[in-house]
Amino acid sequence: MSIKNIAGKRVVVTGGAGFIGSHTCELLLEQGAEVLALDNLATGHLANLDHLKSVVSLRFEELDVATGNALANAVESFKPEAIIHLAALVSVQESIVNPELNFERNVTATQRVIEAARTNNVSRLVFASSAAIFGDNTELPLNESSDKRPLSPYGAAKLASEYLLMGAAYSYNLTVTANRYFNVYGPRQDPKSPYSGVMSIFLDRFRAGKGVTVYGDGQQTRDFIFVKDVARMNVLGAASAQAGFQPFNVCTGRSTSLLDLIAEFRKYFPDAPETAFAESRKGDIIHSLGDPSAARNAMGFDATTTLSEGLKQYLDGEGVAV
Ligand code: UD2
Repeated sequence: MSIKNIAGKRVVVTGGAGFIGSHTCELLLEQGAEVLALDNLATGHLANLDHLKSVVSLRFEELDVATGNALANAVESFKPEAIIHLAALVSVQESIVNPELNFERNVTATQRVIEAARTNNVSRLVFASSAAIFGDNTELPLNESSDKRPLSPYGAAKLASEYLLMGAAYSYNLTVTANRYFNVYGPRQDPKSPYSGVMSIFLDRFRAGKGVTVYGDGQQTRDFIFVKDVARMNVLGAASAQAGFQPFNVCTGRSTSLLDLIAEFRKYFPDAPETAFAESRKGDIIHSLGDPSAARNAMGFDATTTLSEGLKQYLDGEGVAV
């Protein structure tokens, strides 16, 4: 499998102005695809695509994939070979506070994408799933068939969407890749909410000359994956010729504690104030780690960017919209 197979293909990216979406659009364009980016700009920012605006093979439409006919109309007129569906309600916390909105954004929207694909003969779908479907499963590393125990409406909706896509793949002869992202980080990640990814919060604070707060003792670990690696896996899915539904854990298989992460940051911010420690967050998962071997074996995917390389690129930034 090669991302080069996407050259000359038309691809719709929902959530195209988001953090992962904008990197996915960029890689598709680099590989010679024609891209229609769709976004309702709820959490995406047009500025994320600013550096690509002179690229003639990129089009953008502001629309909502979950409501009305806008998605169906866009797909009908663009006639894509693949849809990469990344548009979502991205906050786990918000899904708990507003489960109906979560259902619309993270389940209904998926069904709309399936329907747009079915009625317009789009044979390839890539879906942004999440390690949140595994919840507090502690049998690490998590592989594709590990028990799914979502702990939030967000995780449940991602899993429900996977099942909708699985049923559709077999019913309509679609190629569906469900990418279960672990902890994604990199340029353009939005640090605004206290529930934003920890890397984005830490970078924001260090840049402002402030110290960071660790919830718990800092020994908790995550499988941090660089956004450009995630974008590559999205493009591989769009180029895939494998029939049926395939879920993949999109992860590195490398475990990093928060204390190690802070040590890595401190190389760049040696004068930052001391780290503060606060009570663990309720429901916080202590360790999360994925097994990357299925994606490697089936798709030739390797998350090659090490944490120190990824952090360096993150610090160099590019097109940071927030
Ligand atoms: C959550 C979501 C995940 C994704 C991710 C954002 C679940 C099950 N998963 O995972 O889907 O949205 O967030 O990348 O809810 N922490 C600090 N200080 C801070 C911020 C965070 O110590 O200022 C800790 C936090 O308590 C946790 C770790 O850092 O132990 C990672 O937190 P996170 O919010 O980046 O990610 P995670 O894995 O809890």
